[in-house]
Amino acid sequence: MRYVYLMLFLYISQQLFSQQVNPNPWVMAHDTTEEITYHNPVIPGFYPDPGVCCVGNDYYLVNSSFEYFPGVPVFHSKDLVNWEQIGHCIHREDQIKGEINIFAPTIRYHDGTFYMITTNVTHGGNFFVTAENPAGPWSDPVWIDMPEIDPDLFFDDNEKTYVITSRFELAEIDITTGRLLSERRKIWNSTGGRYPEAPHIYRKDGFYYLMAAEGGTEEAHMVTIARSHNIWGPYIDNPANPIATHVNYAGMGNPIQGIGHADIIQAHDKTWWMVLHGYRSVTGYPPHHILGRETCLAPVSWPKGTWPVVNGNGTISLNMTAPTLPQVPVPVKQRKPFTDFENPQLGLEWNYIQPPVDENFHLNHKEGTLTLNGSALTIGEKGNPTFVGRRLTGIPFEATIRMKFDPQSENEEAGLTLVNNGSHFDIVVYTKNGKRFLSVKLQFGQTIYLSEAVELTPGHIDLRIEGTGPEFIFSYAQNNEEFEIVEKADARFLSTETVGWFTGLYIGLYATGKGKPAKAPAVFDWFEYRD
Ligand code: 6LW
Repeated sequence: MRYVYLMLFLYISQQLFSQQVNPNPWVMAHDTTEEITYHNPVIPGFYPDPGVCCVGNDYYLVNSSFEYFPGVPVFHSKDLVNWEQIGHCIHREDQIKGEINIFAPTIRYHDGTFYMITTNVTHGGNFFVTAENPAGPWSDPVWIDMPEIDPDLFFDDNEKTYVITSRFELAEIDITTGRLLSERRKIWNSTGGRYPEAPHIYRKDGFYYLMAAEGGTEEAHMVTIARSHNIWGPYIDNPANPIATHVNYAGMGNPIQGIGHADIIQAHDKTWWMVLHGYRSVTGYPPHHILGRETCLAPVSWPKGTWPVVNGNGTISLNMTAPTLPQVPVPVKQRKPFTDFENPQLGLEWNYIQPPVDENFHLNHKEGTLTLNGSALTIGEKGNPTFVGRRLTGIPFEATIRMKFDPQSENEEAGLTLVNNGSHFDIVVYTKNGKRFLSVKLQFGQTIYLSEAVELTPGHIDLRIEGTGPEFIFSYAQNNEEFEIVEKADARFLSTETVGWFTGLYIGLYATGKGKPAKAPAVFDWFEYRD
């Protein structure tokens, strides 16, 4: 009997001790001793919702652009790591109806033509434009009767073309007219995450793969995928969903958060890659980001008949160790920090808020000046204020301008500004009781904070905004003297978490007459940006 008890005891203890903890893919860590091959984000700054396509050995990528004009920047790369902006898909005011607010784009190449499909959420809905050359010009829009956002264009092998949007309703369309050739039918329910969106369809190994984003574009963002033998479904979910996310333990504390909104591409060497966006926080807990959602790159393993696996465990890092295509760096001209306004046109990095009122902007490249005439509007009001700026693309950063501005009445002001979704922090020049002053103005909704006024001497003035990460520093100089700090501000108050919506920060030049057109022009000699 004792022998039986002993055997039972041995059996039970063996069962207990041999039980393994469930392997949890979300706690797997990457080996950080491997050689770094590239850095994420591959396109730093507010370049969200990437869509990508490939023509031979050339890669083209587009991003959403919201209220900024020209809209939908187009990038080119030879290696998926180094990207150079070559144009915009929305570069003529007559391509858009009414107010512009462009959400996620998809770019595809078919039979010698590039297609970019997207949504103007404030007017007109879903449309596509086409081009022979992705640098432009792009065509007039072809409007499509599909509800919701994030349209994807899928060219099937059988010459049929389909559109699917964030409601996961699919329709066959006539690619020349945009007319629907079938009913709109819901083909998938997503896996149950909040804000299902960003669908893309791919055909591989006899399956239609339907990839999407879920969880919302904040910390819970993720990429999920399902597949079917028939484009109309039924779609079976990948049991290993989500295939990319930082919402779980393995993504906790990662300097890149909110990864999602992906597109997949097979490179010319047959390797598979995912472009997706994520954001870098400038604070500890909870995250606040100011650079917007930035384009990142991850290797994908996708053997025949299986599901795609993203960078091993569905996470990405700042320092990536995956073997890349042979790298072809971008020419230095794209990263020139100094704008002297001596070119007949502003570079591709410059944008307006909404299509500009042309008469308020004068580029005199012979003199090397950019003159702004303040309109009645200020930033944050509906419409197109006198503003022109560029994205912040890194931290720390420093931006400096030289400006001549002699305001004629107390409503006029001009200067350098940081803008995000209508909220802005400015260093501005204005006049009061016949004297000229400078102040830092922090505007958040209806609340405006004005720093102490610094009286200025006659002549031009240099204005500077620096960003350390958690803080912005505003300073000025006159007569080539040292820069003096006027004010500091907490960067969280311009973060996307605070101001809302989906954009990242711009730094720009602006002028306003606050309620009526300004009479005095603001003349900018140069603009310097470094990060
Ligand atoms: C976009 C949606 C998303 O249309 O955010 O992160 C929305 N993903 O797919 C705005 O960019």
